[in-house]
Formats: sequence, C-alpha cells, structure tokens
Amino acid sequence: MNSIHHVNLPEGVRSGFLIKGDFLDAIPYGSGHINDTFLVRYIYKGRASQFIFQRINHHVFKNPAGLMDNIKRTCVHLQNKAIALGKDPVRYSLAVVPAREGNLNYFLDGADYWRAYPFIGQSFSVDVVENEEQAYQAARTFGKFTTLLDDLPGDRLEESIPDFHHTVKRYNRFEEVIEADSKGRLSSCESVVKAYLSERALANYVVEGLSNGLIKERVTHNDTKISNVLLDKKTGRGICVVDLDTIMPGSLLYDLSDLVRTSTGMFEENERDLSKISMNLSYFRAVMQGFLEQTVSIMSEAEIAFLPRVGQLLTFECGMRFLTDYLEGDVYFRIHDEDENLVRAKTQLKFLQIQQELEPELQQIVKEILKQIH
Ligand code: ADP
Ligand code: GN1
Ligand code: MG
Repeated sequence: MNSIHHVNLPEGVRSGFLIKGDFLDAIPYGSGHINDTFLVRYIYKGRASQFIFQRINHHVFKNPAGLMDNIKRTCVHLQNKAIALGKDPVRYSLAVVPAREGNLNYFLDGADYWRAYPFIGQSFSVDVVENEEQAYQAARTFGKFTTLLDDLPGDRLEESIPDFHHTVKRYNRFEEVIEADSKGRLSSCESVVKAYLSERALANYVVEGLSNGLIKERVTHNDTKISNVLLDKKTGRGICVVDLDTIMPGSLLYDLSDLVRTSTGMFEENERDLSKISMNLSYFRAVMQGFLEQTVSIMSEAEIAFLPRVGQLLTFECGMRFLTDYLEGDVYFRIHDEDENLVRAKTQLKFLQIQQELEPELQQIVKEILKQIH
C-alpha cells in the first residue's frame, strides 16, 4: 500500500544523481519487506519527471556496490537486446541513473547506499493477482527475462546474498533457531514449527540438482513475487521486471516457484483468516503457460519433472524464513504487527498443504501445457 505522506529525503540524496531539474517531492512507495522505496519527482522546464529512489538495506545486502554492478550489467544487457529486437529500451528494462560524482551506480550518504531508476510510466503492479491475464503476463515477462539473460557475458555474477535459496541451509538454520528459542516465542507456535520441520524432504531437490548438474545454474531473479513485475496500464501486457537486488546465479525453478507462490493464491501474505487461503487452478495454468512458453526450450528433464511440485519449494522456504524471523525476534522482514511473521508463516503453511492436496490436478495441467507447447 502506498502512503501519500511526503518524506524528507536527505539533501545529498536529492542532488546526488545525474537528474536534470529541481527536486519537487518524495513519497514512500511499494510494499517491500527489505529496502526503503520512494517515488520522487523533479521539475525541469516546467515539466515533472518521476524516479524510483531506494535506500538499499545494507544489513541484508552486505555488498551494495557489487549488487549494483550485477544490476547495471543485466540492465545494459537487456537494453542491448531491446535495441537489437527493435523494441523501446526504456520499457524493456530498468535503467540505473548514475550518481553525479565518481562514475558510480549508487550514491553513498554516510553508511547508506541509495540508487535511482527512471520511473516507467503508464505501468502498475499488483500484490494479489486479479485475473488470469495478469498471471499469464507476469509469468511470461519473468520467463522472458530468464531466457534473455541466458547469454549474459562476463564473469559469474556476485551472490548478493550467499546461499539465498539454499533451502537445506535455511532448514539447518531454522533448527538452530528453534533450539536457541532466544525470544521465548517457541511455545506460541509449536504446532506450526512441527509442521514445517516435517517438510524437510522438500529442501533437497533443487539444491542436489544444482550440485550434480542435472539442474543448470543460470542468471535468475530470485525474488519473483507478483509485485515485482510491471504491467502496462493500457494494454495489460507485461512490461519488465523490477526489484533486481537478488539477480544472481540460481535456478529458474526458484523463479517459477515464487511466481506460483505469489500469483496462484488469492490472499495477502499477512492474511489472518486461513479459510481465505486457496489456490486458483486457472491462475496456475496461466502462470505455467506464460513461463513455459518462454523457457521450456532451455529446460532439462530434471527441471521439467519438478514442475507439478515447483510452487511448494518457495512456499515452504519462504514460510520457514518468516517463522525463523519470528523466533529470532523479527530482525529481517519489515513487520507492521508484532505477530506478523508468524501470521505469514501460517498462510504459507496452509498454502503449501493446499498445493500438496492438489498435486494430481497440477500434474494434469502441466502435462496438458507441455503437450501443447513442447
Ligand atoms: P520494494 O523492495 O519496495 O518491493 P520495488 O523495487 O519492488 O521495491 O518497488 C516497489 C514497487 O514500485 C514495485 O512493486 C513497482 O510497482 C514499483 N516500481 C519499482 N520500480 C519502478 C520503476 N522503475 N517504474 C515504475 N514502477 C516501479
Ligand atoms: C522479501 O524485498 P521484497 O519484499 O521484494 C524477500 C524475499 C521474500 C519476500 C516475501 C531480499 O522480498 O526473498 O520472498 O520478501 N527478499 C529478500 O514477501 O530477502
Ligand atoms: Mg518489490
């Protein structure tokens, strides 16, 4: 949800980027749990221009300069692709606004790293999918992103968060945090903790596949929640993906998994009424269709075999991360209520169980789509 309250951006930040004109105003923007995001306006020759400014959470992203290097490289690659395809590069990818000094992709204000992107106009994103077309367009846009980055030149990207989707390590950490129970919260969530512990088997598939080569390491987005893709206000078509901090080496199954997690359920992550948690099979079909149309030609047998269960992986991992954070005293994800991380963990658990019950139906849908496009 976006607030209309103007905020005071530090003076250095306002003038820190190569932007023409005078600073007009800034408001908090988006619904992310990690960075601080602002919609910022400047006035030049009587016309307003808009930018997204972000203060990077450097407690989470320990090497912001390396992260910005990843982003810059991928944005330039995508823009070059757009030019080669005769498309408008401005709507094909985010672009990094350089700092006024030092030829940097970020502005350093004390210990805080700031970055700026031009705001892509006539666009919107959603927190909960509203119709099949949105699910299809979002998945298509993320799928295309994966294939466009398949030939990114240069060295392996920096891991902006090492072992970000190493679900086995996440599980081990979860066990340690349960054992420590440093905030005395375990007694308030024992049944949820037990339920997560019993899903251990889910953690292995992709981690093992990546290590034995059956699943290929690629450049992936790793945070493909539905609010991280821009759709066109007029046509509804996917424009481009945003929130690029976690672009790094990964598996395309992570990206598809988080898309299923966030676009086939009909609920907010912090929904308290668990009876509202459900899975929309038409949205699942639309997500699979959109993503696979773009990516099936580069997928391995091991990747394809996992498709009916793919959504379970990040639903489990993300839910376990929320629960870990609750037990640790809410040190990672932004919260608005004291028990929000526990509430989030409960929604994910319920959604995980729903996907497990629906596995035969999901299998059938995947089979039909593969038959049609393979
Ligand atoms: P957060 O970490 O807060 O999720 P995002 O980068 O996802 O940050 O930005 C928040 C929201 O702002 C996105 O969901 C999207 O709707 C919008 N957004 C982000 N970047 C742009 C952009 N360059 N142009 C237009 N809208 C954007
Ligand atoms: C965080 O920053 P945001 O809100 O897009 C998190 C994701 C989780 C997501 C859950 C760097 O994403 O991994 O899936 O919350 N990002 C990071 O909503 O940890
Ligand atoms: Mg986001």
